[in-house]
Amino acid sequence: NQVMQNFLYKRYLSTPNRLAFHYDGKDYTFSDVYHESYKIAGHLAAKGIKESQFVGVLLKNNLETVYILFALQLLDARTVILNNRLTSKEILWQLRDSKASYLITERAFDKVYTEVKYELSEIQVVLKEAIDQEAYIEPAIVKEIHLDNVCTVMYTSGTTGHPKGVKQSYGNHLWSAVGSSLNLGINDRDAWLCTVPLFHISGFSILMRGLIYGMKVVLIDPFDARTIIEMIHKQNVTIMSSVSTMLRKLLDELGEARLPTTFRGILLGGGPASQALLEDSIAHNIPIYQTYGMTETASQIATLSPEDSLQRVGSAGKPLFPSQLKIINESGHEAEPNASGEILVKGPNVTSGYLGRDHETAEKLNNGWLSTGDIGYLDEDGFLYVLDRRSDLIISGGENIYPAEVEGIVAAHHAVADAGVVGMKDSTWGEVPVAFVVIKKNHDVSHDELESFCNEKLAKYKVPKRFFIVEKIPRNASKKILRRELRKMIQM
Ligand code: S0N
Ligand code: AMP
Ligand code: MG
Ligand code: MG
Ligand code: MG
Repeated sequence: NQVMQNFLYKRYLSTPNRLAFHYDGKDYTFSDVYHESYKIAGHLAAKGIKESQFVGVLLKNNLETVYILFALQLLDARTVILNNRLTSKEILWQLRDSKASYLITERAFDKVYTEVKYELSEIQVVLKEAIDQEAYIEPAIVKEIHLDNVCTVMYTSGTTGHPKGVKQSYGNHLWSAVGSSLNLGINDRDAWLCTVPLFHISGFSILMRGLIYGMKVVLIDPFDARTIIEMIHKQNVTIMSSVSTMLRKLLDELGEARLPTTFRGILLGGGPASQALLEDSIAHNIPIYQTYGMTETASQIATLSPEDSLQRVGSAGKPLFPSQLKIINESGHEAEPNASGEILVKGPNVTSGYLGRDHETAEKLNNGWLSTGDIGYLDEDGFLYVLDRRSDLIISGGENIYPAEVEGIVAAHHAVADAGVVGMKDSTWGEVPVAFVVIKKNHDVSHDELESFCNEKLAKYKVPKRFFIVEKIPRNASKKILRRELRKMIQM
């Protein structure tokens, strides 16, 4: 377990006067960021937050959130970063599961705030708006951190329905940032635009790259294509991270216009990209670095290189320098080139496992190799092509939806006997969930009622866009839902 200087502290010592952020019309140096984060750390320390404690964070995507995330790093607390699109029920579940001692949130999430106060009295809630009115003590900054220690936890859903907390260590983040830079390069003019959520590794990894490279991050919230284009010009942005839904909106907004030649390209990940989208990007002279990665790999693990971005359109590239990747076929052997199988990955950016779930960890991690459940192949030159997502996973605008979780909720309605959920193609979101529902005899339920029932329990993006009433859900002999059959029904 190697020791390094605390990343933010180190960056402050090295390049205090460099720009760290541009946010809402203003510039902030690493010195500004360090001092703001330090101040917040003092208030949080006075509240009792200290080293190794699990602290839930439910916040918006702005610079104040960055300060809080960095303050927690200065204190070497373990930050459980919560997806702010989730319902309070989902959030409470994750807080319980992670055994968090604190929750830092803001007024915008007052429903969660209230419910946590009532239902989870063991958790101390800190309201962002009140932090600087709280008591202050000189914080005990943890100046040296252990690379194997957990820095962040992010929840990702599973086939079984309940989400699991992915442990991301300081070392995972460090190696991820190093791997990215060895592929994309870094120079002193780089500025990375962040409009992806900080609660996903897509966004959080940009903060870590910023610290580790000493690079400016242009933070934009909410997502807005016109603002992004304006900021790319005015702030000399060189790279941005994006999911397909965002890129489509960006290209539509650009129209005949072009991005400045200083813009190096877009890191495109979080799900599949259509050939049409990739070709349209090329037509707009925008290099696309398609990437494959996940919460468990602390962001990218394979990414197309700048020199291949035009030659290998559709591929997610090769594993980054610190990482390895292989394809395993159904008989458990490494697949031949161009033959598909499950994608396995290994490297110092890969998680050591799921919080409090040794059994699931042992199932997915073997000798450092993580079984991703995703299907793909490597061509004869070693380029990765991702074909299919793990276990029926639906990806809507970069947010993951597991059918089993949604089925569980729909089936819990008193009038519902059985339910099956699959993804349906959608021009905005890529895919959206739709449900097939069997109604109990002598019962009746409207679509609206099913929808509002789901709205209470599931994040909006997980609520089925359509409910199809059917006689029965196709299942195999062992009662597993035949989702292929359901998918056929929506294609008809
Ligand atoms: C696409 C986004 C920006 C859409 O959000 P927007 O426009 O801000 O919507 P809102 O104003 O909040 O809401 C309007 C209505 O739209 C609904 N809605 C919002 N999002 C979705 C959605 N995804 N699917 C379906 N519906 C959605 C709202 O509910 C609201 O509805 P109404 O009006 O009815 O109330 C937003 O979705 C977004 O930010 N998406 C990106 C998420 C993301 O970053 N995912 C990646 C996760 N994966 C990883 O982090 C691993 C891979 C990775 O690390 C990576 C990924 C990408 C790039 C780089 C990397 C890397 O390796 O570094
Ligand atoms: P998350 O759990 O949010 O980290 O999502 C990671 C998942 O997104 C991966 O396991 C894949 O299923 C999917 N994904 C990531 N990159 C790609 C890609 N380039 N093509 C297709 N699917 C991808
Ligand atoms: Mg996820
Ligand atoms: Mg919006
Ligand atoms: Mg029922």
